[in-house]
Amino acid sequence: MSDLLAPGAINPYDFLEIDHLVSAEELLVRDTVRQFVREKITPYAGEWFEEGGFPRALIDEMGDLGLFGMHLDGYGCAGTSAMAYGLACTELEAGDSGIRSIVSVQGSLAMYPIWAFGSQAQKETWLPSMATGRTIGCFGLTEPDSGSDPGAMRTTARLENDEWVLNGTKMWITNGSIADVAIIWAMTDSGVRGFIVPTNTPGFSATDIKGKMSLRVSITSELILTDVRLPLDTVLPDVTGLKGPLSCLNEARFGILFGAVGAARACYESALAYATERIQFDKPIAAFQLTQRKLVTMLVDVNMGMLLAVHLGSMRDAGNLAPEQVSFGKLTNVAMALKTAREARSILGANGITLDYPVIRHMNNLESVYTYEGTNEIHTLILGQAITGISAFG
Ligand code: TGC
Ligand code: FAD
Repeated sequence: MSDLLAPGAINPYDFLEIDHLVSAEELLVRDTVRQFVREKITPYAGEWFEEGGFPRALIDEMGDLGLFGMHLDGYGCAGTSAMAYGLACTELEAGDSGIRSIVSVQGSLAMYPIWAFGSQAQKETWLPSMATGRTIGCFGLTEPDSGSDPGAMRTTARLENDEWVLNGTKMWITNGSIADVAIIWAMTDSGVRGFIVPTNTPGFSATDIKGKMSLRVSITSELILTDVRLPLDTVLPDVTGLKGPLSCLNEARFGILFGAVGAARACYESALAYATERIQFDKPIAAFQLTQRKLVTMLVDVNMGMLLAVHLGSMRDAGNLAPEQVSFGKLTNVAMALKTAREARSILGANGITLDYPVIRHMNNLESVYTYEGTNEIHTLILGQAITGISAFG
């Protein structure tokens, strides 16, 4: 990102002066996270991607910055606006989607259900240490045979001698093998319930999924629960039914609709810098009309994506953002980011396929982001239902 511009020049990195639409406090959060990402993530992300994984200490550092559950109140959480949370996600995902995923999963998928649906004792037990990152959480909804259709889950929880007994398999679970606690959604006689499962409970095991070509700076695991016996007070008391996990997804999808703009912006900036330096036919490739069209398309798309995110952020802070509007943002901004990454990759030519530049890493990551938290097709159908009143899922 350029910091030096001629007075009066339009800033290619904030072309529409979107910064003016958010408060000084929110910009401070944004700039703090941006600096953290520039120093602690961007220089190393290619290496982490190649190796697969990230240093555990990074989670502690993100906890010290107050990033986990930052938009929640109390219990050691920062209590920022939703806009500030969104802007933080933009910066984190400009570093790597996997890093934003850690924050989404910890804050929106593991802490939020305890915060929203937990008992007072559950909140006091878990949230303060999760806010610091010293306790890591994961969220188990997806199963090998139920992804888009979580209502078809096979994991069960049954009551036996004043204990809950859980059995089942959860698949594609971010941070599964490093989590201290898992929020597991299971079918009971009264419908879907959420359970707070310490991962050292006998019968719980986690194995990492290997061979991923996407989200490599992120751990993805399979969880197996075999006769996992839990005290009665491990169930989340205040929600029954699919609306429990789906409410958590609203939180995380909100972060993603901001985050995807960060990945797109990083690709645009990389392509813009490359195009002004790379010489072919005695000219920088930025001098060719076809390259300029690509750069301008990216500029427009990234700024439109940010405007959309900031608009949805304002709605959220005003308390009137519907889940379908979150779907609008997730659908649009992730598709935009993937398209932008592919366009940027073409500008970088052969260099674009290497990890020396961030573009192919973002492009591969965005394939996961396109699929998780509701696929592009599922969000299309959510919007289709919202405007026609007709469900086309089944
Ligand atoms: P449906 O009959 O429509 O609804 C069941 C109940 O849930 C309520 N509901 C919601 N509540 C809150 N927020 C939402 N977004 C909600 N959507 C629905 C609904 O009102 C109803 O409540 P009630 O009281 O009447 O029982 O449910 P369905 O089975 O037809 O499914 C609808 C569908 C397909 C949209 C939903 O299942 C869906 O979103 N599927 C996608 C699954 C998904 O996104 N999985 C993500 C797993 S986590 C993950 O990917 C983490 S990635 C890591 C990272 O974030 O970085
Ligand atoms: P499927 O549901 O089998 O879908 C396959 C294809 O069919 C998709 O194109 C889909 O859109 C399409 N399709 C399905 N139904 C319909 C329909 N009705 N109409 C039209 N098309 C349809 N899950 C968790 O619970 N916790 C996590 O922490 C987590 N982390 C993840 C991390 C990564 C890196 C990845 C890749 C996934 C993660 N997931 C997690 C799982 C993720 O949420 C699922 O992959 C996602 O919900 C899609 O499910 P699926 O992969 O089983 O695909």
